[in-house]
Amino acid sequence: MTAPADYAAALRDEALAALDRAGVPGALESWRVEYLGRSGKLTAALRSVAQLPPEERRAAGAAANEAKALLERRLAERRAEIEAALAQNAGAGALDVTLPGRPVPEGRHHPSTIVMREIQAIFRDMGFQIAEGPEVEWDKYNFEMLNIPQDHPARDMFDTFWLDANRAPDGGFTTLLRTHTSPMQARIMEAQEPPIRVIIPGKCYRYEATDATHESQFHQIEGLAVDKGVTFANLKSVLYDFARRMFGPDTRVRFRCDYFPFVEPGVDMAIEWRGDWLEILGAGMVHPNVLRAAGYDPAVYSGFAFGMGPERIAMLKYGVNDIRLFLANDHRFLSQFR
Ligand code: YSA
Repeated sequence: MTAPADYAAALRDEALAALDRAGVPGALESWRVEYLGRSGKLTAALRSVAQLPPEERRAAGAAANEAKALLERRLAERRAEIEAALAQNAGAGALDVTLPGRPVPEGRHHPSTIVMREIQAIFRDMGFQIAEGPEVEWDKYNFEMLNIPQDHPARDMFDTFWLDANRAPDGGFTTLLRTHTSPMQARIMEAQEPPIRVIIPGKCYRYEATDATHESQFHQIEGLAVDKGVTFANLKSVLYDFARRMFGPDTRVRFRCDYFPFVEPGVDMAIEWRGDWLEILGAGMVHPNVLRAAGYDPAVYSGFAFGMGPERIAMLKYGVNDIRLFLANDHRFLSQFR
């Protein structure tokens, strides 16, 4: 059996060899815990000296104390060596792999994106396709084909950013930043035959005096369904279903008459939200003139359409009280959404 004094010496040699292998500050700390820590090997050996027979105690105690003093000294020396080496490497631009990594900031989705994806998923589930169209649009699609001819008073509903490009010979404007996603109704009907069931998400622009609920750039999601025998009841059921999936199964909705030149009849839909009715979209049965302008026979085909503002919906869902926050690029606002 090893004498206690020899055991302390063996432990000392083992610890010195391990210390030579420790090359980084973290390894030094593990070494310290293993040998000199409160439950370390040498600390245990020192504690066990008291249980030895008196004749062995003195030699064993001296050996263990000597080993402890040596190891503490060597630890301090080794730490200084390592720190000096690291400092030298750092000065030479070398990589210190022992430093904790820099946190990578996690990207977030914009609240408009979150809500638009949610809306699109709901309509995709109902069998609607998704289409996109140009933000720079012709007067023809934004107004004319939607039953809003030149000088129609409804043009005042859409405060328009006109573009200088493609001015008519008489100087009149022909191109604009689209004021709504509805021009895509005309583009899609012009390009394909019924049946049509499509939603069109996208950016819109209006020359607005901005306030808490009006921005000059915002999104809309347009919906269009055209086929034989499409009725107002179909419109109501699709929108009712949407509202319940988006806002919860007990959501109450209200339809009221509204006027848009491209539908007849036209409605707005509001949902009951925190004790109040809040309008979230305009809708209606596609006007016969719009069907005709796209080359469809209104005696054969009928359709419904709707247009909603995702920012207004996001305001309801997240309790945002000013729409201008969406484009203010303020991280304190944007970092709240996932
Ligand atoms: C109506 C009938 C249809 O068959 C199809 C579509 C429509 C909607 C129509 N094209 C339209 O633009 N109506 S709207 O002017 O009332 O806007 C629809 C939604 O867009 C509004 O309910 C609102 O949510 C959003 N919106 C409009 N102007 C906005 C705005 N959001 C933010 N800022 C603005 N300035």
